[in-house]
Amino acid sequence: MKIDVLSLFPEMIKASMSESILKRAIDQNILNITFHQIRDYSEDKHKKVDDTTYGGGSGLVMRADVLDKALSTIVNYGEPHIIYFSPRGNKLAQKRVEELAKIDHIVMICGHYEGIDQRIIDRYVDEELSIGDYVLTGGELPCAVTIDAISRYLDGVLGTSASLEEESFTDNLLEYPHYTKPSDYKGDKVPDVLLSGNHQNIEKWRYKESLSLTYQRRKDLFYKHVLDVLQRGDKKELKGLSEAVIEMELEE
Ligand code: 4HQ
Repeated sequence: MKIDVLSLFPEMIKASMSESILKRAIDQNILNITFHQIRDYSEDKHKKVDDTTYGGGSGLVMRADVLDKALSTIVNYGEPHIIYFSPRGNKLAQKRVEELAKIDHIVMICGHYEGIDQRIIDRYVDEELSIGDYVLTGGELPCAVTIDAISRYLDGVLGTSASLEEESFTDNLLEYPHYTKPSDYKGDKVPDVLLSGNHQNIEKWRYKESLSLTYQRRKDLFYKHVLDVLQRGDKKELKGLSEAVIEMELEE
């Protein structure tokens, strides 16, 4: 996958991929990221990229002509999917991450100050994305978050596909608790069932834990999961769900 990133602070994003899994994906050429310093496209003698907003008010807006220069150069090389990070966008969730991972070429625009001139959004941007309902100083962290989430779906990035299949959100459930050595930590023991070696019981326990946690913390996901199971209509799955719900502690 090829990603072009437009930013005034590319080092912020680079830092997030200079280690661990993302670094390996880049070294192995699974992920090819090019950073474009927006300031380099300013023709102003002071390399200005922003200006005051028409209509008045405080805050600066990133200029359309500067961004156009940067974008028209990149877009020349094909038909990339262009993303702009903004709290106005659709909130990024796992389903969209999975879809984005299938796109060959993405351009990500990171704004600063009050954002970018609307005419750039109208002319170039295919998708506005938000990573949550809070206000950041720039689009660099949303960009880093999005690339990180996407990378996990690229072939060869994660060790096994099992880790992707098992994970939460795909089936609308939160993850069950995980434990590792030591089995006795300051008197706090790992649940017996996990040491039993009985895989059927372990699977049931984990499902019940996932269900209870989801019920307690995320009713919205819990009902989605129940609806999914009902719609699939798989007898074994339905039995598993009803047994787990009966054994669950449903106190409010
Ligand atoms: N921004 N999710 C960039 C955000 C944001 C978010 C605020 C984006 C400032 C210029 N982006 N502008 N939340 O808070 O994506």
